[in-house]
This record gives sequence, structure tokens and C-alpha cells, in this order.
Amino acid sequence: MLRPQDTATRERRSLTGIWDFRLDGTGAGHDARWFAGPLADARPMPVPASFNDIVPDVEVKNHVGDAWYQTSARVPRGWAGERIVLRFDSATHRAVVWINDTEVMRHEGGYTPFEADVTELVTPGDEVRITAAVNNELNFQSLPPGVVQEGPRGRKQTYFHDFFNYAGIHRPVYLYATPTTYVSDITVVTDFDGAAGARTGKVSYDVVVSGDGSQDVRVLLRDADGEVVATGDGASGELTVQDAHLWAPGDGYLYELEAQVVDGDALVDSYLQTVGIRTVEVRGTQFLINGEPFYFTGFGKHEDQAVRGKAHDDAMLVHDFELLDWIGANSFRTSHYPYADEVYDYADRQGIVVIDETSAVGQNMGVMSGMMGMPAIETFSPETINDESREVHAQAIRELIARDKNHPSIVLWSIANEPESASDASREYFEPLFALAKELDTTRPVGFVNVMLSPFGTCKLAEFSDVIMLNRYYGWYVDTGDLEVAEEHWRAELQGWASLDKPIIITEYGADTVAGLHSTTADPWTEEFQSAYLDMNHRVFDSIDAVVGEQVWNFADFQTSQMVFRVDGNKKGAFTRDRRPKAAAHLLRKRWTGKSDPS
Ligand code: GCB
Repeated sequence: MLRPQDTATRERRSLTGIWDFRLDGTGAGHDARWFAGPLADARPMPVPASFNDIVPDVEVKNHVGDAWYQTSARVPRGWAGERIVLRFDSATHRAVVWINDTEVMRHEGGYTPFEADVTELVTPGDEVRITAAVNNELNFQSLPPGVVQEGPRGRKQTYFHDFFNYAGIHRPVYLYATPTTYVSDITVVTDFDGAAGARTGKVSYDVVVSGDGSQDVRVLLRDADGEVVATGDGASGELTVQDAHLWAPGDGYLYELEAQVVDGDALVDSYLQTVGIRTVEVRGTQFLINGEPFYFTGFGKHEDQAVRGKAHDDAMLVHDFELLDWIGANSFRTSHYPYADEVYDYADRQGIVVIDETSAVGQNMGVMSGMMGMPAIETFSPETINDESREVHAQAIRELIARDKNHPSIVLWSIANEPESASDASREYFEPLFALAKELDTTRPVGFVNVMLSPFGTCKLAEFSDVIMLNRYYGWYVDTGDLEVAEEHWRAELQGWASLDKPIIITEYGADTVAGLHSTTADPWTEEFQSAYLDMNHRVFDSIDAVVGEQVWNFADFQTSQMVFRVDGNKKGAFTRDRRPKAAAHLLRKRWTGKSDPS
């Protein structure tokens, strides 16, 4: 499924703005056909935004169930004779969508796009009513999982992950038009020959055309100056680029592939696909980009900010990337779900390396009972995470790779964060999912993120992972405050993992820190402790060759559900939620750039 574009043959109309909105905790709106007319008793709600923090009302913030959104839009007159599509970049966590009185689509999963061909239901020049019932409930068959319980004050959502269950329409919505015969998919895979200075780039492409018209395809590859550097005929082939400028970390050089459907001399459709020529390979304990060892510096991030919650926001996007540049980060992980398309586009352009993660987070009841004092239940069982859940997970992997496969910035797929991984049941659940991801993309390594509860020697999934990704909190959740003991324990465990002859990325290490809290004795929660904690971790990483990356948890403070050990959210950010640096940010900048001046 390709993103909407404005090209010589395509046009899109954004439906972002203020929509009508109404909560529906009992699901009454479906039977009452709220889609069949103007939404009664509606209040205004911005799209994109999480609805939770827009209104100062706990009922809105903690709402469980459906949230109805409605808008109307005029279909451009000029779209007569075109194929017209309605697209949501995401709706969290699932949605049913109507055009006027007709249901046009349903989608499960809160972080990937969905769309419907609505040509037959709309008349160019006329207005249409668009209604979406967005549901935010989490259960054992959703990603991420959760449980809805009846409480004294109505239904309450609990979940097993450490970020607030923001919901709503988080990303843009479009009506767009394409020709009736159109490019429906493009896959590019890149490679190169030759040494630095005289590289010949190879761009294999595969274009899928849908519709009844001409299926003839022509492709043109342009460099960043707009010069055509290669052309090809046919729906698939390989283009050769003399003296190719490679995409590399810190150098987001992009070519642009134009895929044209042609009918003789006539242009039927045109779609533009950016291309970064680069390779990714795991060899022994090395992670190679363009054949050169790469060391990840950066963060696990979140899509999270005040007021908007998880909504995409260009100002925040650009600001966050400026901060990544300032601090010397060359990478981040899209913890713990696929981010907005715009984020990967920008990472491609900025030469920032991305570990792309599914929304499989919290599949671990051990963490819940061990750390959060919840009753012990089995993670994988017919009543909890089961075969149906696995199919949902498989679909999430399919949608992630289908959406993101052409981004040069993405070098590694993470199919889950901290699932149970020491049991036979976890192995049974995950083995086919690793196989699926590897089958869908043979060009990138695949991994998952291991939790402390499955230390070295106990993990039953590591053998399927091309890269070992570890989240460890020695000195914080264990050996709290005792950095000397923590250092010994951490080094001992890491030496074990290093014996597997795979690259190791530390995908999380961090300490909650209240900005402005200080102590001479570096006590937990102070800025001094966060710095000392990071220094200790860095000593450990620097002593182990197989460690090829360090991503601090987290880039910035973020909102969570209410828990006794969260103070207005998780405070492990190097930056505060409004992106002010803590002392740790300066420490990281020194380590990653060598710079210590304040600007
Ligand atoms: C983890 C999780 C992350 C949490 C973090 C923490 O291991 O992957 O989602 O926020 O720990 O701060 O506890």
C-alpha cells in the first residue's frame, strides 16, 4: 500500500483539522447508527491528536471503548473519472469507517495505515460525510495486549506496557485520487560494487500495477540534483548507477525513482519513490552498513508530547532530530510501535539509522507479577496470548514491512519488545514470527528485544535473532543505587552474551531522574545519579567488543499509566518532556561528539 502523493497524475486532499467527536463507552453508537447522520452531542476534537489530554476531564482521559469522529469533505470536481481512496495513516487501536451511510473499512492495530477505494460511493464536486468509530480497548488478542475489567466506576483498562494508552486519530487522514490504472506497490533493493570513489550502485526494483489499462512500466532514477542517472523498461529490473553516492549514517543522500505506467507515449500514472543506495549485513559480531562496522548511538524514543499525546507533529519531529544531531546520536529505535511515515522519511533524509519495531510490547506476565505485583498468570495460553494473538502479530509484521520496506534508514526489524522469552511456549509462539519476518524481507536482519527476566543462558529466542538486543537496568531496577555491584553483575552477564558471536545492541539502559533534583552523593532520581549510572554502563560496554550499540532509555520523559513508581510519567529521559536537557544529555553529547560547550 503506497502513501498518497501529489504527482503529475495524482492528487490528495488532507482531512486534518477539527472534527466532531463523541465518546461511546457502551458501544451504543453502532446500533443507533451514529454514522447515518450528523453526530449528535458532539464536541470538537483535533485530528491528528490523541483525545485523552485535549479535554481536562478524567472521563475523557481514561475513556475505554469507542470514540466517534466525524467530518465532511468536498470531493474535488476535477477527480471525475479517477479512482478515489480514503486513507487513514493510523487509528489507535482499531477503527470502523463509513462514507455517508456505507461502511467502507475496518482495521485492527493502532500504528499502521489502512484505506478503501470509495470511487463508487462519492461524486466529484459533492460533499461526503466521513465517520470513524475508533476503539481503544486492549485485550489478549490485540497488540499491545491488555485487560478491560469492570470496576466500581465502570470499565477500566489495564495493560502491561509502560506508556500511556493514548488513542484516537494520531496521523493524517486523506482523500486521494489516482488514475484507474495505477502503481499499487514498489519494492526497491539496493547494492553496490567497487571501492570508495568508484562505486557502481545497483537498484533492483519491482513495480506492481493494478487496474485494467496498460501495464507497461518505465522507471527513471534521478539523483539529488534531479539529473536522470538510469532508466529502465518493464515492471522489474536492475538499474546501474555509475559513481553512486551511497546513503550512509550521517549522509542521507537520496535518489528518486519515478515509476511510470505508460500507454504508448501517454503517461498513465507516476509515483515517486526515494531510494538510498546502501547495504546492511551482520557478520560475526559486527553490524555492517555499506560494509563498514557501525556503532549505534542514540535512544529508544516514544511518540509522546504534552497535549497532543501520540499525534504526529512536524515541529516536534524536526526539533527532536535537531536534538539528536546536537547530542551526537546516529540512531534510534521506534520503541514500541511503528511511528508515523513522516518520521522515517525524515530519518532517510537526515541519515539517521532506525530500528523499526512492531507494537508487540507487554507480552510478558512475569514482568507484571514480578515488578508490578499483579497476580501471576500465564503469558502464552489458550486464555491469554494464543494462536489468534499470533495471527494478529503476524499481520502486524506484514503491515510493518509492507509499509516501511523501502526506507534506507531502517536497518533492523524488532518484532517484539521484552516478551517472555525463557519458556518453551514463547519459543513456539515466536519461531514462526521470526521466519515470517525473514521471509518478507531477506535484506535486513531481524531481532527482538530481550528483557532482564531472561538473562544470558535462559533465553529461548536468541538463536532466532540476528542481533542480540538487550534492555538492562543494573543499578536501577536491580542493585539499585549500588553502581559498583551493578557494574560487576552487568559485565558478567554481558560477557555471557558476547560468547554467542552475534552483535549486541544495548537497546535500553536508563535511570529515572527528576530534572533539577541534585545530591552530592549521587542518589537515585538525581541528575548526578543519572550521569554516574550512564558512565558505569559505558565502562561496561567499552570493555566488550561484541557491543555494537548503545541506545539510552529514553530520549525524553514520557507519559505512562498511574503507578507508584511513576511521577507524572517515566522520567528516564535525557531530555525532559518539553525537551530541555538534563545533565545526562551533556554527558552523552560529550561521549558521542567530544563536544562539551553548551551550544
Ligand atoms: C523497559 C521497557 C520500557 C520501560 C522501561 C522502564 O524495559 O522496555 O518500555 O519504559 O523498561 O523505564 O521501566
